[in-house]
Amino acid sequence: MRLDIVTIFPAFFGVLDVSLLGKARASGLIEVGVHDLRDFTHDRHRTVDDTPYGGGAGMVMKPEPWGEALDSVVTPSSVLIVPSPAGHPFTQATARELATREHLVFACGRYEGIDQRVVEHYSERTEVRQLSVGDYVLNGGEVATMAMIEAIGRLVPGVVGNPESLTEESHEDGLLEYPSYTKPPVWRDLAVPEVLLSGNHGAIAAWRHEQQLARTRAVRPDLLGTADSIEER
Ligand code: 6GU
Repeated sequence: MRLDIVTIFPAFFGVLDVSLLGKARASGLIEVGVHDLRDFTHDRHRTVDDTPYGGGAGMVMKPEPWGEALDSVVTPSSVLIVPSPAGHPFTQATARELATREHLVFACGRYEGIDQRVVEHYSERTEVRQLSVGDYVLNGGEVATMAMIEAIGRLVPGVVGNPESLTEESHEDGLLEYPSYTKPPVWRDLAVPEVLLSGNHGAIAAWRHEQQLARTRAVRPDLLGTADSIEER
């Protein structure tokens, strides 16, 4: 898989060198290109933003640098991802789908966003997805992009060593994950639940499933009854 990121803050993506994704890059499973939007400007001040037509607060990112930057990386088989609080929700299902694609391009906007014609233009040339990572506002698309890359990257075959650890997680079956414990059996007067020490694999699986349902009901009742969780009830 190849990832290209266009941003005015390339330094944000230094962390892609470490941890699991750093290893995936070193081993060639994931290739990453980070591109500075200002390299695609032509004025002395390397201007990337301007005031909004129609008035209002904040600045809007100009279409011309975005056009030049994206022309240098987008092909007809790319998926162009535009992080935006106004986008479709990015979910585990989105991550699974995008993990099967060969080339993802992330266009990280700042300020009040990118001139909408950029999305319109590239929608004619490739698949464009405007995606939000949650119902809150970030200053720009960089941190949202990092979250998406981490969620997608770990689903690329070979990136996570033990593929079973991918299926037993929150959201993979539409429910929250069950609680986990390790040694010692008692810590600060708190004992590990008895059943986990029983060696009874059927009882352990049943207990874990009960915990998943109880947690989901308490914390995220909105997840119950969705397509992913429905067979679990
Ligand atoms: Cl993708 N971008 C920004 N700026 N804010 C967000 C977001 C994205 N998702 C949630 N909030």
